[in-house]
Amino acid sequence: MGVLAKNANPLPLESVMPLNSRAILLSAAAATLLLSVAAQAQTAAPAGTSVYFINLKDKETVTSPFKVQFGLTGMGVAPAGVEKDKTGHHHLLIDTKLSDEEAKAPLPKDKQHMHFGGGQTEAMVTLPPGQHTLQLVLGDWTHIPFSPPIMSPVITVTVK
Ligand SMILES: [Cu+2]
Repeated sequence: MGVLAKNANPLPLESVMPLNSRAILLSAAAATLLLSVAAQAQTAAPAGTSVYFINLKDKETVTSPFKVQFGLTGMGVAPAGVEKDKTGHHHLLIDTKLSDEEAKAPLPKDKQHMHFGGGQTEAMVTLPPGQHTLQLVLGDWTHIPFSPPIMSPVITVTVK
């Protein structure tokens, strides 16, 4: 009976583990939590969605500035900053591609990554003469691509 009582009452944590070790364990737990929060920052792509160029075909020749119309099926368009289920806003990638790492983070804002955070579904684009690649990428309300990314095929246009 005396042995059973001893097993039922294990030593309190404080007496078996120094305080420092417990602090380290707590920090590790907090770091793991932060990592999992970061991994969850990407919004899952609803099934059956796609983005596409409505008015441009691959290998098309255009005169700058030219209009680009953004098509989206399976989701709606909402301005950046508005958190609404099954919505996003368009981004136009010019002469660049997203690496796997870039596809998990907020899209950069520069000449090669145009944001349409107002919820625009078309734009006039000015490019110098020559060949250029274009690709649409849908971003969530915080400019992060969905998982998996919702991207159009890459098209090449020739500006006269
Ligand atoms: Cu954006």
